Amino acid sequence: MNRTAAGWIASIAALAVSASGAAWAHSGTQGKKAAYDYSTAEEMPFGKAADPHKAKRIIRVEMSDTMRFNPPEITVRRGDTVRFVAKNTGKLMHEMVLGTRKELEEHAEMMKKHPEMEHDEPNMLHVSPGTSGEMGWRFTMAGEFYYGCLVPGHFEAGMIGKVIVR
Ligand SMILES: [Cu+2]
Repeated sequence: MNRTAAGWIASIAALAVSASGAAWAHSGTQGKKAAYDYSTAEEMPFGKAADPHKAKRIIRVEMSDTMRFNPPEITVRRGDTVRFVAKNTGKLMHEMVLGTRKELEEHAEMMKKHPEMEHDEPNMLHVSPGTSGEMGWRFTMAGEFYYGCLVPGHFEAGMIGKVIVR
């Protein structure tokens, strides 16, 4: 491989990483999270991945083809580890991706340009119609964060919810 090709591939990889906000591996799992070593979870501006089975609080979120999350707003305490159980009651694929508003907006934009791009990280769930997915998250910072569906068009249609961390 010549230098130019290597540089090109490196820049594509860097683009993919910056688009998703972290360097976790991308794979095609649906609903169920791949085995993940939570001790290595990276601290993000909105908290960090945590073992859902160690969470004291379970929050159920419903996703439907009306392009809404139910509930649309969640309040947690700083330091809480939450187990999110996201159920897709629609006929379309939906996602629950945690992040800052800016990150979600950027990621949604990226998904619109590259709808074939597969992404899977500990802060996101891809949930097929009629199934549920779960993930654990520890909210280490106070503030307002969001969960959005980044299936192309869904975020723009209003598929976004808010997490208030007190
Ligand atoms: Cu959706």
